[in-house]
Amino acid sequence: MIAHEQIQYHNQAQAPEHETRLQFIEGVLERKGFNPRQIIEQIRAFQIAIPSWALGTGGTRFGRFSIGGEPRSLEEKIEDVGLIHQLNRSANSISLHIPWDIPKDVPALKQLLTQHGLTIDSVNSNTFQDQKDQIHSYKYGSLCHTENAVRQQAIEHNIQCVEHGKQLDAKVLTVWLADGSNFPGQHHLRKAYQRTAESLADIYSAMPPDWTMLIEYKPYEPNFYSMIIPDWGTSYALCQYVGKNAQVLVDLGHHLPNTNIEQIVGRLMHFGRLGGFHFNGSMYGDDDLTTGSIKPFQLFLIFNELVDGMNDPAVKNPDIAWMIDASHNTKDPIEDLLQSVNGILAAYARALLVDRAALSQAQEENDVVQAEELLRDAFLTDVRPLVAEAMRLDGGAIDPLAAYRAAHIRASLIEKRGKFSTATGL
Ligand code: AOS
Ligand code: ZN
Ligand code: ZN
Repeated sequence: MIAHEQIQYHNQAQAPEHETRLQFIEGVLERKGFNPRQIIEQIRAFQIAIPSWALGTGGTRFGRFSIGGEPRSLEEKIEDVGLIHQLNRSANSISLHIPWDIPKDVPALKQLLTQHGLTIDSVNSNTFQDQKDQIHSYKYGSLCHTENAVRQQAIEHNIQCVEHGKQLDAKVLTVWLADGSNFPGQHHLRKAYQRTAESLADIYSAMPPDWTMLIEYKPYEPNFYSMIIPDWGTSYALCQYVGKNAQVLVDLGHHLPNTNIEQIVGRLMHFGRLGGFHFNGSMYGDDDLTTGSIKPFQLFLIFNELVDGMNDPAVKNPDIAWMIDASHNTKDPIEDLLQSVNGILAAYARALLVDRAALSQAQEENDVVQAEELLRDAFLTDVRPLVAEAMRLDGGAIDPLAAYRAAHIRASLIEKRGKFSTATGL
């Protein structure tokens, strides 16, 4: 989608300024006792999945404004993720959504994935909409429904998702349920939970033993009185009920304002049940804004907890599946995704710069100010040259967004796919 030479040409122009800034931060870090090259290697290894549904413009119930050139098929979605990965070398997988992304020509898809250096991150089920030709409606819920026939249909759909995923070597099923109630009295709260737990257990028992089920929670929307899985505690209880390969998925936007998300992350890692992450930014709720655009310090604190947990041999948490889950109502989706990946990597890099031994000592000695200052010092470090260097070393662009713009890629996508092409999604 973009010639390797174009990226190199772009990098040549950026190189002198980049080198100057990189040398400066490397010197600062070395004087503090860090190994900057090791940090760059850690950034290089951090890969973030792109969801297939984030490649088109998102909408609200009030409208949707297409940007043009949106991918019209799974193949074109893979091409877009391939382009993002080519630019930043940090997005080597794509998450699928069934039924929007049912694979048709499997060998050709596999070849396309390999060609772009991509794998499938997860398969996401959809029981929040009725599809045409569907026998039973999910208007009153899916896995929680009072009628067995509806529950069975939803269970079957999830098992189908696993079957599609198996064809493309995926190993993760993500379940997000819109199930809930809009009015007091609508649900028998305990029975609705029980039915959900049993349905999830049925899906789980049909999964291959090397698959993981990620259970996502959300406090409100689309139901506004009660959600079946409103919080991490419910997700955790469901994971324990269904089996050891079930893990909690934290979506940053799925918390009420001012929730201490970093503490939730710490708790789940302590229990060894944090399996997945959906990155986005939010002001009010599930706003699906660019990651780090509103509360960068909170994002850093979350990464601080993640890095601490990942480095602690006492923490027995599985590998975490990282994904962006955002909607792009206003921006070019590809530009937003490039911004998001940079924001995530910057937060990760800053968390790697926390002096953990000093922080631990300050905490043990109840030196509140010193503990806070250690975090602030890492947070206020300009890590952008480290992120850029990680991308450059892997053949990506020093500034992926600028490279994308300079190559006029949106214009060529519009020319190829049309001004009114619309990607499947919300
Ligand atoms: C919904 O709010 C959740 O964030 C889901 O993870 C996801 O956005 C949905 O499955 C995409 O359709
Ligand atoms: Zn999500
Ligand atoms: Zn969401």
